Amino acid sequence: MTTSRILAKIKLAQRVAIFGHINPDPDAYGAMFAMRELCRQVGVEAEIFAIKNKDCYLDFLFPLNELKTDFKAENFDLVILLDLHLLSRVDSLFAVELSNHKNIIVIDHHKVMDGDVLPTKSTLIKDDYAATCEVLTGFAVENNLKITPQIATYLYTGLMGDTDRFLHNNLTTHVFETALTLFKSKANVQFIYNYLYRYKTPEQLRINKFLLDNMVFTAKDRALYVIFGLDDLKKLNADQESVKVFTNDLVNVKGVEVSFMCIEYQKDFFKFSLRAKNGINTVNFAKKMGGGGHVCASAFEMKISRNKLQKILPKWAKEILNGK
Ligand SMILES: [Mn+2]
Repeated sequence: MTTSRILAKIKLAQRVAIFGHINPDPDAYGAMFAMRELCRQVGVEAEIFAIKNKDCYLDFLFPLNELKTDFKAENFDLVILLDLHLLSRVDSLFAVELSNHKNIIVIDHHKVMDGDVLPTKSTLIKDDYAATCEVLTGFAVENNLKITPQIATYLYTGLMGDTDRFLHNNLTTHVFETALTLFKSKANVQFIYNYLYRYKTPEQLRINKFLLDNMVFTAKDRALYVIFGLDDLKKLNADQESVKVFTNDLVNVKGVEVSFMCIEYQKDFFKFSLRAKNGINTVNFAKKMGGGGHVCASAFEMKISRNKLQKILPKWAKEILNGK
């Protein structure tokens, strides 16, 4: 669908319900809040339905206290799904009510795969774009909608989230053009960078210190692992989810080709996040252990004591490095 057809459909509605994917990231939140403001700009009522995770930096970037959770399909004549194109990606709390809805728009940048069953024919999917916020910027520009500084700030946050401030390999001329458009529309760029990249919480610093102090190199320094046991987490006053965000840091150590983030969830029950570079395959190993994922990023879980784990990790590392 063209962006003008999408807007025409929105203008026909009285009340719009906006959704993003489960565990919303900056792109999902940016798109949802920008879309809410754009709907209101054309005189259409709009609400965002989402379940937020625990308090974090996102609370400073978006007014998450305005999120709604009590969705009733009958109260809304249009649903807009952002940053996803499958109903299974929406929080299960909304699934039943959503499946009853007949009037849905999908705006997304994820590639539609064979076998994907889209919930509507009204879609605006640009899989060559880095972020849904990039799609929405185009939607606003092409329809001459006003990108206020607030909307620009929401959209720029999403663009930074999904490109990791121009770090990922999804960059195009259009990404930079979008950034320029949003910058000219007075996105509060320094404010965004403060919360996305500059500020560290004491908890994050404690976790990072522990990580640096407890890295174990093995397989002639080609592999690296860190174990966060329940007792460690308790001392750090941190939970497993806060530790997981450091997973990518391990494999980025120069010379390291495979890394293991080992986090204890229950006594002697660990979850493992594997990362690799230089084409090393982790997913074959993860599958063998009952997990899955991608070649360079995979995961599995198992019951094992910390002592046994420390003995077996060098063997796992060798196995993966030897391509088994
Ligand atoms: Mn996205």
